[in-house]
Formats: sequence, C-alpha cells, structure tokens
Amino acid sequence: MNSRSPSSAKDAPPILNFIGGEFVAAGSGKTFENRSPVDARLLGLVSEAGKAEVDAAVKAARAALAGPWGALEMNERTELLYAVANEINRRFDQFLEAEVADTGKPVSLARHIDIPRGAANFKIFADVVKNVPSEFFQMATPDKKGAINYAIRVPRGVIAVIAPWNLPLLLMTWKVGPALACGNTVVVKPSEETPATATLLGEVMNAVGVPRGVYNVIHGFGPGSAGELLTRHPGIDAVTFTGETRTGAAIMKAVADRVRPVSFELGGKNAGVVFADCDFDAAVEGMGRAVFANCGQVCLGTERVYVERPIFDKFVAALKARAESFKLGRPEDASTGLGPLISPEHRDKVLSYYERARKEGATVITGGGAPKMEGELAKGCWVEPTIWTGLPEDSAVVREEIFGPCCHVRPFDTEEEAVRLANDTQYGLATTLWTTNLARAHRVAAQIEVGICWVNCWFLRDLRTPFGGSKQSGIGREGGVHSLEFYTELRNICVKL
Ligand code: NAD
Ligand code: 6OD
Repeated sequence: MNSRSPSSAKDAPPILNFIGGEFVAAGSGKTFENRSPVDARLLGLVSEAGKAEVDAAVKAARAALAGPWGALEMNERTELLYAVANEINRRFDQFLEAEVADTGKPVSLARHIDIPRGAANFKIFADVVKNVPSEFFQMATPDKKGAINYAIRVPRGVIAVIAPWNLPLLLMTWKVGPALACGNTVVVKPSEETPATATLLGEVMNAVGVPRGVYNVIHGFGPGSAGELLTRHPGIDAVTFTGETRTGAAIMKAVADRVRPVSFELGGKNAGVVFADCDFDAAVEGMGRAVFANCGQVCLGTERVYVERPIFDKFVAALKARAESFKLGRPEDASTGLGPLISPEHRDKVLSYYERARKEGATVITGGGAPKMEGELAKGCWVEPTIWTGLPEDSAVVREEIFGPCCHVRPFDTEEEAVRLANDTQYGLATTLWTTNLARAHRVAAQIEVGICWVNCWFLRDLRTPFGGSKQSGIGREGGVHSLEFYTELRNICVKL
C-alpha cells in the first residue's frame, strides 16, 4: 500500500508515482514535502517525477491502449468502471482520511461531496457510454444501389489529466471517469498540494483488475516539473485541465506546436444576484454556502453579490450573521464549519486581497484578517470569513478571483442593472439567482453569460448536463454525452452498396 497515516509521517515511505500498475520512486530520488494546512505538520514526502517517469507513464499508457485495454469490449470496460466505483465506496474511510489530511476540509464536507462524487464519476460515465446512439444515413446514389454513411466513435488515445487541489478526488475523477469510459488511457498529474487520493486510486485500479498502464499518476509541480513535462510530451493526444486561467494559457502554449485538443475548466469571479422578491431565508442560506463552502475554494463559489436595494441592509446583516456562525477548527471536529486555506502561499494571497480591500476604502462588514488560532492550529493557513461593501466595480478585489471565503456585496435597482453587473467580468463560469418570480428567473438566467446559472440553488446539477465555462472560464463542455465530444473522435465511414 502506498497511502500514509498522518501520525507516522517521519517513518512512512514517500507517496510514489503509479506507472504501469507499479508504485515507483523517481530515479532521481527527488521528493517534496506534503504538509497539513491545518497545523503545518508533515504528512509525508512525495516522490517528484522527472522526465524519465513522465516518459515511462506515457509509454505505459500507450501500451495499454494498444494492448489489453484497447482489446476490451465496451461492456467489459464499463464493468471494470463499476468495480472501481464500488471499490472506492468500499474504501470510503481510507479516501476520506487521505482527502481530509491533504486539504484540511471538514470531514462532514468531504464525506458528503468529495468521496461520493469520486465514486459516482466512474459509474455515471459507464452508464453514459453504453447509451450513446450513432448517426446512420442511407444515401441515394446515381446507380440506384445506394450507400450507407455512418460515424463511429473512437478513443482519442492517451489523455493528460492535470488536476487542482480544491476538490482533488472529485475533479480528477470527473476527467478520468469519462476518459476511461470512452476507451482512453490516462496520465494524471494531481496537484502538488493534494497527492494522496490520486495515488490511492492506483491501488483501487489494481485491486479490481484494471489493466496495467490504463491509469498512471505522476507527482510534481507545474512549470519546469511533472505538469509541464507532461503537457509538452509528444506522446499525449489531448489535455484536460482544471485550474487557474493563466495556467490554462500556459498549457495551451505547451500543446500548440503539436496542435493537441484541450478541455479547460478555469477560474471564475462568479456573481450572486438576490432580488427583493426572493425567499429571504433560503437566499441567505444558499448564498452563505456559495460564498463560504470549502473556505471559498470552489471555482463555482460566489465572490460578487448583488442585492436589490429594498432588502440590501437586511441581507448584508443576515449574511454577516451566517459568516460569523462558522466555527473554524479541526476537520474531524463535528462542529467545524470552515477549514483552513490550502497552503501558506494561498493564505498570503487571500490576505493580500483583504489588505487591498481595506486600503481601497471598503467597509469591512465582518472578518478582514487572519483569526487568532490556539496551539498547533496557529501554524495553519487560517483566514476569517469576510464580507465587504462599498468598493467600486473596477477594484481588483471585485474583478479578480480571490478563491477565499469572502465576497463584496453591492446594491442594484433594476433587473437590467443586475444583468449588466453580473456580466461585467472577463470570466463566465457560474451565477446564482434568487427570486420567486418565475418569468424573471428564466428571463435573467438566459441573459447571464456563464456556463451554469442556478436559480434558487447552488452546486446542484444532474451530471448528464453540460458543464464548463464561458469567456476566460474555460474551453469546452464536459458532463454526460458532452464529455464524448472531447474524449472520443468521430470517424466517418461511407459504404457504397
Ligand atoms: P493551478 O492552475 O495553480 O494548478 C492546477 C494544476 O496545474 C496543478 O496540478 C498544477 O501543478 C498544474 N500546473 C500548474 N502550472 C502548470 C503548467 N505550466 N503546466 C502544466 N501543469 C501546471 O490551480 P489550483 O491553484 O490548483 O486550483 C485553483 C484554481 O482552479 C482556481 O483558479 C479555480 O477557479 C480553478 N478551478 C476551476 C474549476 C472549474 O471547474 N472551472 C474547478 C476547480 C478549480
Ligand atoms: O461538479 C463538478 O463536476 C465540477 N467540475 C465542479 C467544479 C468545482 C470547482 O471547484
């Protein structure tokens, strides 16, 4: 086994790369530290893949494609994916412990979202690929004998999956599930901040008999490390990536010479729009989750809140009460509402926006700094849930993605103004609207330039629907049959009768 218990970090073997069904240390012997964001304790060391390991992983993935994986019938493949989902569920507590240790997020959150979705992402796409119709046309020809013209779907090949740290297992399997269901093989580069669950998944693949080389994991960083080596590798057929917009831009450049396709889920600066006719308590509860869940580290989270003027003061007061109700603490403590941010670097980034908001004259409704934590927790990456008002719309705090537990709230007077404000951003990932006026809900939702617009809810969706971002929030859509557009290629066959 290659997972590690946080309590025995010093003695534990490093987390290894998973290549061709084997756990392997980098030939260079290079490792990096993995520390808890809760109290900075050392969780363990991670073996950093170099060029040799990236080459070996791509080679293993290519061999599996040409060999045992490519030879499977679709039903045999999907049976294995159901087995993967079942095995994740069987090892639920192991995944939970690993994910919580890496991220510091409350156990209650990971138990209800991260790990169940990690399993579901294999099951849903196994279901999807079995139910995709093919195009088929009968053609007339001058000799009257006719022709049939149809298209088959073939896997793209070896897919590079580059994943972030905020929902590590969920977001990684959201790519690996459809990639494998469509018959591809993968080389995964999890975030350097959260290496554990991607590695554990290697054990699952071996346990259920997924052929060696189908699922490979290489550990390391982005530029100049495993991430860049992978995206520049000539043996990669496509790159699917979730992360920051500027990283997406770097990856696009890396694959440009070889003209490889990309699927990108990128950053956001999402708006929440609260109309005076909303169900007030539901709106406060929903916006409280949209702003603060996972300590604000959700790409779909809200950092700009627009509230219709008649309920503005009441709403700000209620959201403040919600923010102040969260207890910051250890993930395993049932009363913990918010965990830490992922890393000291990210905490410093978020705190720099807190400082900037103050300098730019924001009214700090609540929070605005780093909390005083007791004992070992004082070494963790904590920030206060924060609400501001009074900033101009061109402030960096209102325009740039912060990715922390914070939002700016501003009043609006008309529906047109609300739409204009929500759309005034280079991003286009998600919006959440709160209104009881059904006609307005449909009218406004259709005008918002985003990949997903929620009405009276947040983070709710059927996984068969398209998911992705507009503008600089992404390229392409994944989910249900939409994932097939990226993970397969259509091959046109025309048969003269
Ligand atoms: P990041 O872009 O810093 O890193 C993501 C991954 O890319 C990591 O594995 C990292 O090592 C790797 N990477 C970094 N530079 C690279 C390079 N030059 N070449 C190849 N790989 C490279 O993102 P993050 O900090 O891990 O995640 C937070 C960001 O992700 C936020 O901007 C958030 O909005 C975004 N995100 C978007 C979605 C979405 O669905 N749109 C979902 C989750 C997170
Ligand atoms: O739910 C999903 O499938 C998904 N991609 C969520 C993204 C969350 C961003 O942090």
